[in-house]
Amino acid sequence: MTADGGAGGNGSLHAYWMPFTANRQFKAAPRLLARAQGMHYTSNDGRPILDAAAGLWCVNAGHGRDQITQAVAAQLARMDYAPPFQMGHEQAFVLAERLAALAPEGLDHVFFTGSGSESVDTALKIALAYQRAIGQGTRTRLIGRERGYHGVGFGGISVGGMVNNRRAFGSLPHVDHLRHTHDLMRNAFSEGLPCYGAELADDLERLVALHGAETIAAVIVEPIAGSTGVLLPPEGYLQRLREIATRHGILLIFDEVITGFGRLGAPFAAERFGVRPDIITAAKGLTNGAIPMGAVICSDTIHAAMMQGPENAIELFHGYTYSGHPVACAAALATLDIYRDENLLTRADELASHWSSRMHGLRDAAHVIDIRADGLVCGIELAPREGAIVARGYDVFVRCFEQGLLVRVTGDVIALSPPLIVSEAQIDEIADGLRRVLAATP
Ligand code: PXG
Ligand code: PLP
Repeated sequence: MTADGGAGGNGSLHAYWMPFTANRQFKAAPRLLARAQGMHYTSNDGRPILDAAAGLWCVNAGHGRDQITQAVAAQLARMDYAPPFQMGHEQAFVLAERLAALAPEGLDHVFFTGSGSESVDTALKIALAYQRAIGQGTRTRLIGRERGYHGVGFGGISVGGMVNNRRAFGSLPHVDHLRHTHDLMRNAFSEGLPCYGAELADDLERLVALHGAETIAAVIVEPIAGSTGVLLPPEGYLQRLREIATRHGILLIFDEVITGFGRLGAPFAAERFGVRPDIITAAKGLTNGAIPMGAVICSDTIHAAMMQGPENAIELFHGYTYSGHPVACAAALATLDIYRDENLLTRADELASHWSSRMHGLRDAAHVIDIRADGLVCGIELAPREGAIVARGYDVFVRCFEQGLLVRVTGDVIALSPPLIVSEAQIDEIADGLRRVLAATP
């Protein structure tokens, strides 16, 4: 601790090792948030900041929702914690039923986790266990996709396709990757889903031919790749991937940590795109970001195959101290009530045409080389600065923050995903603010 007890002064920034942050750069010029309400944060120096990122893709109902605050406070007072192994509490069962009802037909079994990363590692383990349970124990290979983001657990970084997340740590054995679907040459500035690239799903056929279907347990993709910079699936791509996976006995996992809970105008992207995966991973919007929680929603087929053997046998040797945490369940149930009562899970669909036209209206703004919009999400790709990849993106992020606009930047792509309560006027504010910042950024 510093001489001032860590209470203030520069020394007080030292102890916190910040995640996914250039720590020394940040601490030299920190950006600190103090409060949040509705569509806005307030910075430590008292400036309002319009939240065009839903925090980090999670605050779908907007900030400071009383209903969630009350539910969390009441649950903390009633029962702060309950062990989740060989016992339960009512809210976890109720929440699982609610999620099963929201998920596509036939995905009716919910395993709770504490985050998206835990959801992904859980889903991969369930896929392996399922294959073994049905006598397909040689299926140990997991397939991801280039540029995919599946969190930071060892499973997630292995199937993930963003090399910086893996470079220093290595990977599980027995993984491979489909090619990504990003194709500026053919698809730049497409409105709606890109027309070209459905054939990239045939990469799964190629990996089957290379490794043998009998070695492949599952393929995991984000329906829309978020973290890498908002890549939309080419028209027909997800359908084709589903068809190939089914034909070869490979499970299809949709990582819906970002796309779940209304981001694309439906409860899940599976519904938006009309493709039913075998497993959905979720987190973020599940509790409106208020309390950490994730969920893995599994098909009846997978669940039934696992519920075998003697009745006193534990079917899945997996679980977290905080699986189905009562306070997280209370936050999630209050969040789902808000989504239902305010029709937020379909609001992105109602706003999509305004959103898309304002976003695509930025095509002539400075540096812009592509715009990709769907539901209430958008990626705006910038030409990298000569010899300094990612520098322009970071610069735009800092300038936006200084101008009172929170955006997410990944490399040279600006990613926008406002809370689903955003107004049309606020969408205009986001577009106009970005245009100004882009013009001022070298
Ligand atoms: N899968 C997907 C598809 C995600 O987007 C995770 C898993 C991991 O969730 P947790 O809760 O463990 O973080 C995510 C998380 C970004 C960014 O830069 C995106 C995420 C996390 C951190 C940064 O856009 N998404
Ligand atoms: N939206 C959310 C978030 C829900 O939780 C539910 C049901 O639990 C629904 C919609 C469906 O609502 P209703 O049963 O009133 O049709």
